[in-house]
Amino acid sequence: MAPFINDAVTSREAAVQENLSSYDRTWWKNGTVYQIYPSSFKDSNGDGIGDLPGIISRLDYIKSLGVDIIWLCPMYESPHVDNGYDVANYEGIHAPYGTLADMDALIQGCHEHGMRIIIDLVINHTSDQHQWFKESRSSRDHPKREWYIWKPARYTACGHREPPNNWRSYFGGSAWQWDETTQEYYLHLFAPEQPDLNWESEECRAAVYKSAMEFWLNKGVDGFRIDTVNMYSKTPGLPDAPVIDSTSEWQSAVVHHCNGPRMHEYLQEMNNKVLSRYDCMTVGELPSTPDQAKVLQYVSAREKQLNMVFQFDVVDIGQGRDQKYDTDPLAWTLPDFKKALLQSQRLISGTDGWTTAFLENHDQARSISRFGSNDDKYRSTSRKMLAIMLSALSGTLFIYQGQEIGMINMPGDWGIEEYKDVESSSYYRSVAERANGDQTVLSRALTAIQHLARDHARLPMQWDDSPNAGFTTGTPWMRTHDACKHINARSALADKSSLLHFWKRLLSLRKGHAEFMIHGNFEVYDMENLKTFTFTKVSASRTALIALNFSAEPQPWSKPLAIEGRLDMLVSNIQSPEESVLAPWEGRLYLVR
Ligand code: TEU
Ligand code: CA
Repeated sequence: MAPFINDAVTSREAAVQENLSSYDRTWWKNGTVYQIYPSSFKDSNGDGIGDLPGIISRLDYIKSLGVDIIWLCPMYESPHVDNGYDVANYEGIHAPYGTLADMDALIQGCHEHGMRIIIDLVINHTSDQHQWFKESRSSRDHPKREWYIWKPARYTACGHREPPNNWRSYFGGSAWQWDETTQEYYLHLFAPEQPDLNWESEECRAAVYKSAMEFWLNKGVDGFRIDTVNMYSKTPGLPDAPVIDSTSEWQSAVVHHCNGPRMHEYLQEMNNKVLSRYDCMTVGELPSTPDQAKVLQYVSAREKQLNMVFQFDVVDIGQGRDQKYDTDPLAWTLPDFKKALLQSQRLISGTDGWTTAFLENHDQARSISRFGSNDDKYRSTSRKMLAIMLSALSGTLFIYQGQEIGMINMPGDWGIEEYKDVESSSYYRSVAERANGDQTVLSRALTAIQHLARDHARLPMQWDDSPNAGFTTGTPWMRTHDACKHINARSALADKSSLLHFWKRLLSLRKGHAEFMIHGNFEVYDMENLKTFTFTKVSASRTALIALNFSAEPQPWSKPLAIEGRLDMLVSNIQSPEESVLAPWEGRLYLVR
């Protein structure tokens, strides 16, 4: 069923909007961001790994989507234990991706296409191959010793050596690694190959500002996505974490390493010493912060820290509270989803803060597989419904590579060997070590991985229906999805009714109606409805009403009583919708007259 966008209304509305100069036209508020995971985007030299020249070759395609900013995941020199989130040299490029000259060409190419580019700032930790860490671990007296977090062992009564506390790393096991040379442990919240930097050291912070930030701002990048932006300040003394799971030796220490006592001081210093000197954008990754007042402390303009953050309320849906994969990934409800969205959407109502709208990134499974329909009959309709919802949300909109063509999770019959990511592979290994061959335990772990693994976002971008989806002429580092036969950019560009063209129209609509699409206040109606999602976006002069059916059955629907006025259909994902019934996976956007 062809999508429906009422051109007559939209162009008339756009003209009206132009005269409404009431909304804030800051570029990083009104721009849409397109996130690129370099390993999986486009391989230009046939080695099976995406690279910078490959991205440059696709700038016309990216621009044609109607996006304004590119977010490039880490491209730095790295051993790639965590696919680049383990930086060995902030001022160097990962050799398989290309050279510094290629990076200069990409920055220039973006600007020539009228787009901006932000890069990933990974400064909670470095790689253990970074020169700073090599020096720090060389001796207890080295001047850089204090640039990382070193602690002596604890010993039990019978003399058994133990780590300094019970903190668990995000990738499983203890968050401490023993170093034979200097007979101490060092902290790593993530992999052992990702030692945490010690932000208490003013010298270390100054080196980060210079090498990881100024070096790139002076090369012309337009800002940063800041990795784990609330983890740099830990509880003094690094005390044991409260025991949440008595069956586990190691405990989640979120309470001691997220939103710590000096966190805002560090970010204000970073803003004062670096960011405030450039016209740049910052978006921080803010896990484990459900308290709105705390979130606002990071993004309120008067706090002079960050422009905006990614909150995890929506993307954590279906995940285990303490351990991501210890969960039934389908045990979530539509009210859970609505309440999670409310967390980030209401952040801007009556505040001087800003927010983000996203469903996918390189750490998340594909949104259609998680929140849409996996039934071929409804997949197309459901992904357009999700696109209508996302395009109507306030804040800066982020789209992840392949989301615009409706890429989906790996097939359920692919084995664990296809999951390359350190997070999923280390989790499965830890389960297998404890399972003693119990197939029930193993298949439960694999089911959770098949629903939630970060790997799903890292399959090669599907450019066409040729072998390896036009991503590489060689052997891709990750297996290409068989669905590339019918889900690929080339066929989407050729089909005017495709999701790709629908996204282009929605992005244009969002720009033309920014006052309520990007800046409007978000309000949910019928919150507890398990099948439909109805919300409004209200600005000074306009109200939009969005009605979505998250089910495969027709659902009765009526305009909320509190909303007065005539409904003017602006967008629908099906032809000739029936006013009082939402068809399966139908999405509608009305203007309220
Ligand atoms: O992610 C930080 C983080 O919190 C994630 O580990 C998240 O909890 C997990 O991915 C949910 O599945 C950032 C990067 O986005 C991630 O790719 C890195 O692995 C991590 O930091 C370490 O740099
Ligand atoms: Ca390559």
